Amino acid sequence: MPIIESVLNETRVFPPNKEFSEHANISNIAEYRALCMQAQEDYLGFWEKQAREHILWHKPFTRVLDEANPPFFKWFDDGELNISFNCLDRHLTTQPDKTAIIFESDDGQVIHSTYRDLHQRVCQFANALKSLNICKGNRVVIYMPMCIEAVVAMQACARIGAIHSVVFGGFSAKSLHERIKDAGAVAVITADEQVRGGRNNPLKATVDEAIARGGTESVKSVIIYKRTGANISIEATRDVWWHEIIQNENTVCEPEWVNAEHTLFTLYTSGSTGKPKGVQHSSAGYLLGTIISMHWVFDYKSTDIFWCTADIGWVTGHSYVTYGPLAVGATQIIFEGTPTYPDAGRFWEIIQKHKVTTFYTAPTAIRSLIKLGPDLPEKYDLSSLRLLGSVGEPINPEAWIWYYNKVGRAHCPIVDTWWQTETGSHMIAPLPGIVPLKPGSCTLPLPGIFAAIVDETGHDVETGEGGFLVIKRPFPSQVRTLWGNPERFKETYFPIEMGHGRYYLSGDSANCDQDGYFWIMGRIDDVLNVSGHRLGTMEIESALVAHPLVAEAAVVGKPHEIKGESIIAFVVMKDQCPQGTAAIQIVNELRNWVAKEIGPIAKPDEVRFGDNLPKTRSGKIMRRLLRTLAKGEEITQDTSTLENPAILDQLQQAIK
Ligand code: 6R9
Repeated sequence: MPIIESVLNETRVFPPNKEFSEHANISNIAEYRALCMQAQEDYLGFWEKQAREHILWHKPFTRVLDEANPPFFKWFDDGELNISFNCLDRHLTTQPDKTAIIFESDDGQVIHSTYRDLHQRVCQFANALKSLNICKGNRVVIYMPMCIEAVVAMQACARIGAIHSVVFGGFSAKSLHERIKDAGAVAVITADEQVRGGRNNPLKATVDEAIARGGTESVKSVIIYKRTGANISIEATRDVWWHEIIQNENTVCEPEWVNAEHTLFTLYTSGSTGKPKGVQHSSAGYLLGTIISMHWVFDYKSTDIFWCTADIGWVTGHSYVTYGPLAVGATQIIFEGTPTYPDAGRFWEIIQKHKVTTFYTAPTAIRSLIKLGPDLPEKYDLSSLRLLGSVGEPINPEAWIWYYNKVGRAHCPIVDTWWQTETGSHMIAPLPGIVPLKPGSCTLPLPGIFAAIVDETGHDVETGEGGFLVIKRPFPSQVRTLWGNPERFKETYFPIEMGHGRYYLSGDSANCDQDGYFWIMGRIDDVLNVSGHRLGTMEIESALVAHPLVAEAAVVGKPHEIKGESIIAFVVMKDQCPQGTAAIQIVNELRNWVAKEIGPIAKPDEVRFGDNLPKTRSGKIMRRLLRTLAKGEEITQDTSTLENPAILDQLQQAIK
């Protein structure tokens, strides 16, 4: 099967499914257009209505948008609310006994938690946080496996107004350390171990290692959720057990009412420089984005069993596990394990077992499951499914078609949702049952989202011409700033040449066809998308050059069948270029080194050695040449500005 084909040659169109549109929340294209028109004509009125309708306000707002200091926009900023109240308390009178979370562990055990139970757990844990002197505005790092407690931890922070910063459980001690330090966290919430794919991985030991790296004096408590009962070391003055600190706490906790603009969380993501950015989100605007997308894009119904497979360590797990589904009162699945354990039918088995209606996953997972068992879905009863979703990277049309036919049995619409950590919630996505689908296109912007494609001067490009994907008007769920770095926020997302510094620059390139459909082409900066995870090439390069034997390194991406992109590292050693078995040994060492520095997801797939890197006379590394070399293609580009053309031959050679 040709996996990465040019989406621009894609001409198939899948008309809306009548059966679906009859019951859809937005039931026809005219309604969609009317919403878009409302937003166009009365932008503030449009958002005001949404915010009043979907959010429970403790104190209603009187101002919709404050644009006095662009790009530091504020939404609904004299209103007060609490996010956990909006996700839990609001359901206590209407549906306390409805299951909020169905948790399935790696080895297949199932735990149900109702809205009443979840509320009590959150209150109790929130009280425990308060007893540890954690209060509004404090930062709390969460480094946990997928479990009910992880959601409880996030919701409890929101309840007391503490700012959570979740770090993906697959990140290394070094990455965790950087994030704890940058956030100035007062506490870290973790588990003894994480269980995935039949393997136990230490989490607490990694937290110990991260804190021991120093500069983390702000951390006063480490809270440990006992998952496996593994032997771990306990620092008596700092470490406490989750089950012990909640023991005597009340299961009622008055929410801390916060301003609409109060920071709900920060989440670190890769950018084009070495240091991850602490993307900072608001309370009300962010919540609103997650709620309306649950209704519009996921067409949420109270009978749904919703399953977003993303880890809470990524934004998708924030918006479509912890916040969106709970705010609308859904029943959702949280799965601890991996798609391939005990076998590649695990996802299909879970869908069958829990009668999942709405399934949201990433193209990388779909591609790996195609490879492992193209016909496996047929062995399961997937008739409960009514809607499929995709997120994280462009989905190639062939994977789309397989997903549509084999998983969705040709009757479930696929919502290909384009958005980012920085946008907080869906931006471009089809309204299911309404918008005709084109495999590989995320289709049309949501009402109120003014997405456009512009050139480097910020002017609209001609239809069909590629360019920078921007959003021209501020929207409620957008990033507010970068933690501790407002200057970098401005430069990165609101460069002056883009609409006088008012367009949000996404960092993606895209194309828009004659029907107004968006086709995402990839990143314009040095960011790789590996298995739907954003990794900066600079991050990996800094990790490589931190190795005592490495003098210089350049990292590029290369299209990969399953992962979307694979990581190719070009390395110059301080000593001579290694050869033969020595080279293989060093490659292994470097790969493990990067895994330790950043996390296993950042391991280079290939390493190539050279005496130098291709550079211009002014010393700039010519990355486009490296990309061509990585793909194994002939160099046809102009190399006249290259200082050292001989180096190219040497770099052809890959050591896997
Ligand atoms: C939600 C999330 C964001 C980057 C984004 C883009 C890529 C995400 C996509 C997509 C094509 C889609 N991306 N969804 N590309 N089609 N449906 O993934 O956030 O981790 O911040 O990554 O992912 O390149 O800029 P995040």
